Amino acid sequence: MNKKNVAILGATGAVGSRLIKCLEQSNIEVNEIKLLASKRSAGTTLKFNDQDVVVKEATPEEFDGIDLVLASAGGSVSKKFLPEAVKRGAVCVDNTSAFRMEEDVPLVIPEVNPDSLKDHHGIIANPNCSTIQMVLALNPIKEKYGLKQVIVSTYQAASGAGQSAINELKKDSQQYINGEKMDANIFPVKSDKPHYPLAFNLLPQIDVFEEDGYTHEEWKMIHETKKILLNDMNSKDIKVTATCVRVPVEIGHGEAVYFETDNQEPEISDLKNLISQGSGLVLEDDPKKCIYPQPINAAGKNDTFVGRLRKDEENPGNYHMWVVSDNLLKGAALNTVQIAEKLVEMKLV
Ligand code: 25A
Ligand code: L14
Repeated sequence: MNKKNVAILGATGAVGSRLIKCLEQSNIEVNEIKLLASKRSAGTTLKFNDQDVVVKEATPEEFDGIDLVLASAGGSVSKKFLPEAVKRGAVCVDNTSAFRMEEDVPLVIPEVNPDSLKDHHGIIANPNCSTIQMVLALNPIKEKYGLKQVIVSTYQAASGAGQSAINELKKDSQQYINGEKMDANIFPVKSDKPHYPLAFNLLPQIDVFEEDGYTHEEWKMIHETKKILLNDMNSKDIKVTATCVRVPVEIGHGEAVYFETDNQEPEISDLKNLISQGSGLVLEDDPKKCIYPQPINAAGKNDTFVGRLRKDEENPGNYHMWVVSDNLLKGAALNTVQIAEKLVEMKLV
């Protein structure tokens, strides 16, 4: 039978709600759908297609008979439940960072490295949202001209930190305008103090700090990029470095990507051609008409938008581009469902 029994873990979250929509729109034939969350959401009713589905509390037994799990309930929840689901015969696509760096866990962008799915052992990891949109735009350039170095600065939306983070940004914005003291309970790291307001502000910290002064978000961008493009998280073949900044935008990450090609110096028109032919990519680059990607336009769309392509005139072979995508769609739910579609297509589930 080709129809799959599918469970969504974290179905009530900002990513979970989009997993439901993306699954509805996918070519995966769903036999049974199970929506799982924590105890506090158990009993609420959500829609899948036109069907009412009651959310259940996640327990190991809920994965009995499930073929495919799509997970986005945070790293600790994935660590607890996904091995249980695999034991019961399911294949899991995980949107958290819990398993991304394990040797036997493929880290996949379907347009870039679908073949690595063949090596899966039950868990496939969805990369970090910032990594996905950058690597999607860089991959066609790497394939044709090679890459020596990537230097990225991110402008990341509040929604990466969940629905509660969106709520706080909106409340803080109103408080700022009213001249009131702003709430600060979520940013930069929900589970860790101190907290700072994001509205009318910039926070150069996403996730916790590492010993070397980089944040974990920056560390993830560096090592996930190497794992996806070079199949080795510590490869020296492409140098990658990152600065990740939280900005007061609701949905859609922006990235200023500076990169050096390896063996040729393409013209900007060559790079524009490559981007406009790339799967999942849309070129929005017309400086004369002030056309360039913006989060407000990318929110709700499946594509990743690229613009501001230009040469570093003083360093031949070096270029700038500006990349924007909906962090909850291609950065999370859409890529997860696209991985699941590939798994079905390749008969790996
Ligand atoms: O916010 P949480 O706690 O991380 O929860 C996220 C999802 O996981 C479920 C949870 O169910 C929700 O579906 N979950 C949490 N603990 C679980 C457990 N032990 C668990 N499932 C099983 N077992 P829930 O019932 O706890 O959440 C109910 C709804 O409440 C929202 N919410 C939470 N705090 C809120 C709030 N809403 C308003 N104000 C608050 N203070 C919560 O939505 C849910 O709808 P959410 O959007 O905050 O959850 C988003 C989480 O998704 C992860 N995430 C976001 N973007 C990405 C991402 N992960 C990877 N990549 C991304 N790009 C984050 O973990 C984010 O916190
Ligand atoms: O590693 O807070 O997938 O914006 C994605 C969202 C980490 C945190 C990941 C955020 C997360 C991030």
